Amino acid sequence: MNQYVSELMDAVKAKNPAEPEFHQAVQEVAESLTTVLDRHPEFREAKILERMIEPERVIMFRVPWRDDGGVMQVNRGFRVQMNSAIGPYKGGLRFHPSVNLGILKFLAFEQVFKNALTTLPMGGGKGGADFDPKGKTDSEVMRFCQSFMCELSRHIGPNTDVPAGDIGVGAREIGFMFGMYKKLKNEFTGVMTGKGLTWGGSVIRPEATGYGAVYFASEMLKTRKEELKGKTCLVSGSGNVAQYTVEKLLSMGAKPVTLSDSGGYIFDEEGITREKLAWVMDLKNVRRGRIAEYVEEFKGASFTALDGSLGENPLWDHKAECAFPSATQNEISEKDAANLLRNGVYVISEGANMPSTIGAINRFLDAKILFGPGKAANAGGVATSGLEMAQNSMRISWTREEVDNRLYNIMKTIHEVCERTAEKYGTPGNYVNGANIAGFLKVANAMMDQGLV
Ligand code: NDP
Ligand code: 2IT
Repeated sequence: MNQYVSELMDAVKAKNPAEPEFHQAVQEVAESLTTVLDRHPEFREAKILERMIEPERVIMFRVPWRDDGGVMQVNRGFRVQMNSAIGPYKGGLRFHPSVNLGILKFLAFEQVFKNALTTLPMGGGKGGADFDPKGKTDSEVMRFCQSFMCELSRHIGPNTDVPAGDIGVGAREIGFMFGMYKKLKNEFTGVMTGKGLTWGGSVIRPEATGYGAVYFASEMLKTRKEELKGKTCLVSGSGNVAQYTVEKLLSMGAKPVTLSDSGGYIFDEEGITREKLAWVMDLKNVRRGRIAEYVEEFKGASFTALDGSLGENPLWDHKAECAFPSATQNEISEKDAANLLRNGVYVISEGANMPSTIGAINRFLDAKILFGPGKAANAGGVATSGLEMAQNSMRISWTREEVDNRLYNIMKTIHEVCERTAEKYGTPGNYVNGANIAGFLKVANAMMDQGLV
């Protein structure tokens, strides 16, 4: 670590104690930026990076609601409005018991760079609550979402801050929150993305993150004149991103063999087919069941329970060429990275946000495999949210073909920009540096133009 980065990290840790995920996200970016900051002393002087790591605003609020048994419950809600230099704050809401300020700051910080890469005018934000939708009834989820929106509605708006989904927030939750916003404001606006198709949503938005991560992997492979067809793929998670990753892999002729949730993972050596995926989608999105049930339905597959403790995840210890981590942060430890490399994996496209630890990333970069970091590889979701905003503003809807073409072209452009930027700054093939530097430069230049605000 050079002196500037180590001093910056000391200050970040002192000022933001007990936020290890935020420290990790900042460190990864700061290490990528050393050459840029050397070449552009004006950014150092204007304290651009120091400003970027300080949220423009953090809102933290009480979310009281009543469960079906009539018992009062209290959760904590947040919105981190990180950076609005290039557009309104934009980013998802996460409902998961692990949610805290540090996790949302890491996600909001990553979002700033990711959104800059999409080519669309969106700043970065993230929010959520330590609420666990698992095991709750629809009416409990509705009451929670309505209470959450009662406060959040004061701080968002179609030109201010446009939330969307993330872990634990899908079509059902977006519907309940949008409904409450509309009632409170007496306005029908594009204040959220991921909306239903009959009330302002965009086709392809549910599919976009998974599709985009697969398009990104395919672009990386093209640099070696290869394609996804015939390749065995490890996929983690079984939610929105994992499901549409599997769907697009199948349409490209690849063979996905794993899926997981917080209870464990399934390994299906024969491959997860379209028919099996349809069953998983019903299990997860309609019946809200557990992935363990897969092996009761499809006898050839095996289930391995995971205790959730980080360190080593056997999902990453199977022979394959590609991996698509699509569950959560830090799900690939350095030991897992070594297992992946030993098993022949040489393409990794991160559908999740920060799924690899810094130790794991360093292993991948040292091995010179095709490693697409989340900021670039999973940007298709928020990019399509940007397309939903554009359609809402114009009050029209594009066709599937139109949106999918735009998504594909955005992913192709992100890939090109990352590749070109990595090369320009002396680290060819390093998409981590490419994504961090390209995202930084766009936001930094906008901040320079707008003065000290
Ligand atoms: P979902 O809630 O739809 O699915 C999340 C999946 O990951 C579930 O299978 C869940 O299992 C598993 N998971 C979540 N937390 C943990 C954990 N702590 N340990 C083990 N498994 C876990 O979320 P998404 O698919 O939307 O999000 C997945 C990842 O992709 C996240 O990192 C998110 O930030 C990122 N992402 C999402 C985008 C989107 O458009 N939705 C866009 C870009 C990135 P279980 O049900 O047991 O909790
Ligand atoms: O992490 C992400 O990029 C998302 N959860 C999607 C955000 C969005 O605004 O669509």
